[in-house]
Amino acid sequence: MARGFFITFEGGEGAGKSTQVRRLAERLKALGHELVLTREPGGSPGAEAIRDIVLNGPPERWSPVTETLLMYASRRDHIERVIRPALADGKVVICDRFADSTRAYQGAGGQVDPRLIDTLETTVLEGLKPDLTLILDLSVEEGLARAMSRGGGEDRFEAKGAAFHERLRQAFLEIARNDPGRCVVLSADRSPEAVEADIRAAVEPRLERVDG
Ligand code: Z5A
Repeated sequence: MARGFFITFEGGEGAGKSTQVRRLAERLKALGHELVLTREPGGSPGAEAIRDIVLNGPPERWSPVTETLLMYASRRDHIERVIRPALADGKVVICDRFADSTRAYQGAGGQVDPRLIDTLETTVLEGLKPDLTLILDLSVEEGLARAMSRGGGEDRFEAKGAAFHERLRQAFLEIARNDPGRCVVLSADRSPEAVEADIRAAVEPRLERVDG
């Protein structure tokens, strides 16, 4: 069976994930890779419907445990309908956020019991793990300023306050320390071109190993 390659982007608000997902996609297409670009929450019609209800409304609309369950419901649909079929076809899947975001936002940010997240990860993901996770690290102040500068107002998570965002920044760094073979942390406090160069340097040799 063909084997694809699964890349995820993680980090706090406004770190530049969407910008870098687009840049990496252009680069990999130019190198001749077949790609699927996707995001979480969302990425399939059912998961996008869940995204609408989980991201909109007042900050306290859902408890952190309910958010965790909604994120995993959307993730299961996304995996079944988009991610696993694409990987089975040998494609490169680039996903803007994945399971590490649940550990950071709901686990560290929302203080959900890590045992619930462990159980969901085991039963819902059934061993699916990114081959490479790029964590864009940026100060909370700069990330929220960038997110605000895009316009469109705050969503439920952007409205949660600086202490929440600092907990999740630290959580992403801890995830990287605990899984150094999968995760690469990149300082996002630089020009988009400098961040992109580091992303290429992380991705391309790993893809060559898979292709070769
Ligand atoms: N969430 C969760 O709680 N649990 C989960 O399990 C999952 C997600 C999967 C999804 O929101 C929300 O869901 C998210 C976590 C939660 N929280 N929020 N809010 P989203 O998809 O709407 O947004 P996001 O993932 O948080 O990303 P973002 O805020 O849209 O930002 P970004 O993608 O990282 O950055 P960007 O759009 O590329 O750039 C932001 C601005 O900065 C933009 O104007 C760029 O032009 C600019 N930019 C980008 N790079 C640079 C550099 N290098 N320098 C200067 N300016 C830059």
